[in-house]
Amino acid sequence: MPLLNRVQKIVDATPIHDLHTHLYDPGFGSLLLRGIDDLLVYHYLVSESFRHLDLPYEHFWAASKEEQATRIWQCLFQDHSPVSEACRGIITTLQCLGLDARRRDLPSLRKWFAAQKPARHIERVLELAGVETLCMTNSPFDDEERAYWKPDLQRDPRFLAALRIDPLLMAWKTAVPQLRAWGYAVTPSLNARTAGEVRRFLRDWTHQFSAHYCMVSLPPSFRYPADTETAWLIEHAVLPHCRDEGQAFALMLGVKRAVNPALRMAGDGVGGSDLAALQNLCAANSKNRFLATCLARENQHELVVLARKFRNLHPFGCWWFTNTPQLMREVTTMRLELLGTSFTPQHSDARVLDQLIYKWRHTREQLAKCLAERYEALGASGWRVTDAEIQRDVTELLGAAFQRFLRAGS
Ligand code: HDL
Ligand code: ZN
Repeated sequence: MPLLNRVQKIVDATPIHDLHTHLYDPGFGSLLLRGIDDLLVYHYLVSESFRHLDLPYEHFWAASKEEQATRIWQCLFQDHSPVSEACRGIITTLQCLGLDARRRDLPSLRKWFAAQKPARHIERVLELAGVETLCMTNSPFDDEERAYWKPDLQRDPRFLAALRIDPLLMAWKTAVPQLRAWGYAVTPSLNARTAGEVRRFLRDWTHQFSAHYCMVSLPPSFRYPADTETAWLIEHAVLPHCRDEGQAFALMLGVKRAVNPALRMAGDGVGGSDLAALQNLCAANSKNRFLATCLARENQHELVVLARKFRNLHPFGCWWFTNTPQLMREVTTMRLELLGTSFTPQHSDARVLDQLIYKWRHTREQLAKCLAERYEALGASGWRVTDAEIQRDVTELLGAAFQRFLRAGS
């Protein structure tokens, strides 16, 4: 059997531990999005649609979810070929669910999804995607989600929690009254008492969530060290908290929030980060472990080189605007050639349950190509890999390296 087929077969059959999604445990009810309308109004497709639509943004937002989905379906799938990665993803997902999008109109797709029993559909999607566990994005600052965190919440053990702290680090002045209302005696001025109370807040929610790591997304302007609230809170609260809990700190670097606010969640952009901040964090905190992904293509090579310098840095994912086949091949090959298998090539970032199917099918396709190419080169140098070795490497890349990195400090 040709090498690529051997690799593809193993990649397709290896279960995945998805380290970052916006999905919710079924216990969170309607917070877990699924079905054709949620797939169509995914913010990636909203921004693409507005390249063709000349209606005022507000008219779109005033419409119902179904009306928005119908407009997007017409615009990106009927009036134009769905060649973008986010559009092709919906076609892949429908195909894997046994639905031929070309023969199905939107009402019949809606009917099909509406007829799926939620619990059975969740099992089916996880099985089709080959996802064994996934990490949610859990924020104490999200009023809707916080209401679900009651002692009697029934958790699905496959849906792991991750503590998301953007509002704490990026909007400190707004976070202060919220923390005080929750009983944490913080003050706007940053001092030892406030650091202690922020650490208590982080510890309380880490235990409430049983969070596996804590995470923040940061703008291109992020610097460390720096005379900023963000840098101070990271140094005096987040990093000591992570050391106390044996928890990794995940940084997602390079997002420019609300570049076009009229697009709402679809309005964020990208900018190059100064990775000296990450270098300084890793160098000054050898007892902390950092997961990191960069949104800008221009930052990818420096991130990989930094990972060669710091074993407490684990690069992950082709995040958001870099989650395209071409960039995934470029970045994954770069990482394999410079890091071997000590990184995690992808996370799904899924917001809608059914997206897991396409995000992982498309990833497995590219990962197999990149790996097979490396094994071909090895073979040409006289080193033929066995199937057992391929399986070991693929298991590493699809979650085992990430899980071991998380455990390293506990
Ligand atoms: O900050 C993040 O976690 C990003 O993934 C954003 O949620 C973004 O909107 C997204 O969904 N990207 O894939
Ligand atoms: Zn995300």
